[in-house]
Amino acid sequence: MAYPDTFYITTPIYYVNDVPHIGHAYTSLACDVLARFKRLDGFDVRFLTGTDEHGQKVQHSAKAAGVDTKVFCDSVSDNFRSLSKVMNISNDDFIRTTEDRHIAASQGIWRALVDAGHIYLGTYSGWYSLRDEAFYLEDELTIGPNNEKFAPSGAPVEWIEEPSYFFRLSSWTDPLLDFYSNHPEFILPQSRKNEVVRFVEGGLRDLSISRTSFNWGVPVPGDSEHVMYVWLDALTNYITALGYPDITTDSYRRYWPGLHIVGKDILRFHAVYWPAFLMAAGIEPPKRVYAHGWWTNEGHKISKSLGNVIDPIQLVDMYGIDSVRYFLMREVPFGNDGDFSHGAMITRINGDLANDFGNLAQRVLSMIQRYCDGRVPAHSAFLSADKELLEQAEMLVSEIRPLIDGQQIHQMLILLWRAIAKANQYVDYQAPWNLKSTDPKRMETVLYVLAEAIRHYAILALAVVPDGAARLLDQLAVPAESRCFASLSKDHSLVPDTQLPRPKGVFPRYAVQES
Ligand code: ME8
Repeated sequence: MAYPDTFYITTPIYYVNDVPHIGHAYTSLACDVLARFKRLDGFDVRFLTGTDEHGQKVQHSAKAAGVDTKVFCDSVSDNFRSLSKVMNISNDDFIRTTEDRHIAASQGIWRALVDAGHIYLGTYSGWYSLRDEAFYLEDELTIGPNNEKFAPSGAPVEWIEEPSYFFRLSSWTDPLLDFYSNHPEFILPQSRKNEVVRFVEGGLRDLSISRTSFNWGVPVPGDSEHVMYVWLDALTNYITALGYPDITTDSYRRYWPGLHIVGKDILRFHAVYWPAFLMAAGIEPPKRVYAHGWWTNEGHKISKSLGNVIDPIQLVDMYGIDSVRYFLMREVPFGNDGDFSHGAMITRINGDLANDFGNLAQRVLSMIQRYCDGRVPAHSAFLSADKELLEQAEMLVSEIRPLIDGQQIHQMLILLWRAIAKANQYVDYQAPWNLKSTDPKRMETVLYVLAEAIRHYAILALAVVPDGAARLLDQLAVPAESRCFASLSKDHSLVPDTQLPRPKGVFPRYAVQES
């Protein structure tokens, strides 16, 4: 049975060695916007996030904290769950790699790889970065002033030598290149795809996929001396959550393959290793891997040592959840690097949210309250300016759909705000406050057109600013079942004479504190 209207989206699973920061909030938020959009559009959506709890890095962090590793994981994993709540993330599942279901799935994929002849035992000797949990070749490293070596990410590396199982990644060079060329949008954005293709074209080496020098990981089936390489374990989470190794489950058949949103630093794992593991295990690769860029803080690289890590929870406390969500999605084209600054945040809040959208809604709803007894006004025949505004509002969803299908979230917001700007011009030009005495019937029509346009904007905005948009729809008395894209048509227009509640501003200005 085919499930044409399903949509599966995942965040990376976050390492529990660290407190949640803006990078985590950003990835989760982008996935949330895409998931909400698809739900509003009638899709059967499954949205997964969770925590990556195995590996040497996590074991070290627990040790440094003087806590039992599992107890440490429980507590940090809970921080990520809380972050999801604070950020208004609508995930359907939260996976932890220490769960039994995940151990079963990881061992399941291992066995499938063994059965297909893709794993052999050898010895690994080479460079390893604990921070990246990644192996590097000598020629990828840079040398520091004291002859110390660093990974391309800037992370220190150490030489390791230990028995290891290997995955025959070298035999996947050509199949992967074929796969990329047959699926030109498998990796997006295009510029990042080119980097991956160049890397694979350089030829792939077999990949070490087990470790023996520590034990915090999924035991290798049949060889308890080894634990699985944390990335093989971690990547498998995306199918664990659908029931793997049982591929007959309804969720597996319904949702796999899905869309992975990741940071640019972990694209190689998702766009090279993961499809190779999957193809080798006889499983379909994901539909797409989309890599987003990195945030800096007021122009500086974010790092713990610089002490400039941005705490998303603090941001939400300061600016409110919708403002943070809007800013992160609007400020930077999705896929590019971007800079966080309080100045830019306040400009977006006061400009786009408070002035453009909030003020439009507040003006219109207040006039309806004052001039129409708080009831949706009746309208007479629409003039061409009215039709233009309404048609533009009705067209928006079909213009935005392809943008969202290409993960161009910022473009969606640009289009939506362009429409809002048109509505602001319309209200200024029509000046319903003057029509009140000169032509009250016309005033009613103008206010009706505006309320109806705002209904469209608010339904579309639900994916990005769910709280504020829902409060706007409350103020337009739009019933819960009509808060979806199927209602973006004339058939679901506001009904004249419906009593509306007293309006309240939904996107407040941010008042800068004088110091
Ligand atoms: O990589 N700006 O987990 P993680 C934007 N466990 N994004 C940022 C960022 C920044 N300044 N800093 C980090 C892992 N990120 C693995 C994933 S998936 C099977 C396993 C992003 O907690 C980073 O790009 O280190 C990544 O996508 C995410 O935070 C999680 O990072």
